[in-house]
Amino acid sequence: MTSRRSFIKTAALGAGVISTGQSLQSAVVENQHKSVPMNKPLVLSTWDFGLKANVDAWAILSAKGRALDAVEAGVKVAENDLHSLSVGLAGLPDREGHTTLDACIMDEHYNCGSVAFLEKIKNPISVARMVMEKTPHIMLVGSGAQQFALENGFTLDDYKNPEAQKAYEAWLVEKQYKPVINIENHDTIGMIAMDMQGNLSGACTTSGLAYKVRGRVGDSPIIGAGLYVDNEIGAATATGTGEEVIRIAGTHLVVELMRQKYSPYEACKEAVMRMVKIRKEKTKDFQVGFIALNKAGEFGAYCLQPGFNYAVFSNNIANELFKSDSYYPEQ
Ligand code: SD4
Repeated sequence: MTSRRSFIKTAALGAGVISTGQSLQSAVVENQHKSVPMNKPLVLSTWDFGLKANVDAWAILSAKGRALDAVEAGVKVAENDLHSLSVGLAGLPDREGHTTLDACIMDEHYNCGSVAFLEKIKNPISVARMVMEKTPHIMLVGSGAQQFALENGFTLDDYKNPEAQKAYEAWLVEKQYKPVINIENHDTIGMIAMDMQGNLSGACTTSGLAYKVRGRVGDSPIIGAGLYVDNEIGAATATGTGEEVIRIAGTHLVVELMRQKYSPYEACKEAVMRMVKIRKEKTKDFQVGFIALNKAGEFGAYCLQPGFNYAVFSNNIANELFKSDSYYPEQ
């Protein structure tokens, strides 16, 4: 294992600060991770739309709320965005023109819930939570997940995003399945948080890869792939090509590496290196990024391709976007 010290970079606290809930536009913070423990509470989420999502999560965390409530509320911001092409009902559809949703949630007691291949329900993350809290099961899929949602107070929503429709019609011309790195492949929201009590939770929600085969499920609703939380150790979530994350049980691997005393940054990096070892030059053609948080409040991220970033909100970081280190260099 590379020495922990060699990864520690100076924390540029204050650089690129984004004011809470006001303007969410700002320079990305160049230092990729902090090995300095942050004060509780703390929330991290994938990509720049994490900045908006963090604001709603922070409202709960700063009022001494539970991390579980914070991550659910946070990722719902992305699910409710009627223009998001990658999360919720506005997301890009599968090859047959249907938007299908995957989501999961996990709390500090190893409770978890998940839905996959869910259609016409606005907030899959809340259905996942309901699966966790109201059933003896962990995962419901397809029409069964939808039936469960309808029986539990959710309503059918036929919303179709005109932008997604337009993109789909353009795609139909050639019908080529070639996801563009950091464009069609990205923007799952994964969020992990520590509350004032020091408890961890996480949530992950997506419309999955654009123009996927009907019925395809990615990593995002799979506990241990798109999300894992071990309240003794830490939490991690993933974004990118789900098949590659599932192959290495990505977030479970990251958490187990943290158990072996890897810092969150080192653990994310080691998981990416595992992918590189297994998939070799194929890794040039896809993106995967991990973010992780440990019990001490240290956090970090690592990805394959340049371009991945993540948003952090804590008492000492007022909602900043961090740029992740990548295996492949920037061109
Ligand atoms: C999936 N992991 O369905 C998701 C896609 C994604 O950022 O993360 N996009 O494979």
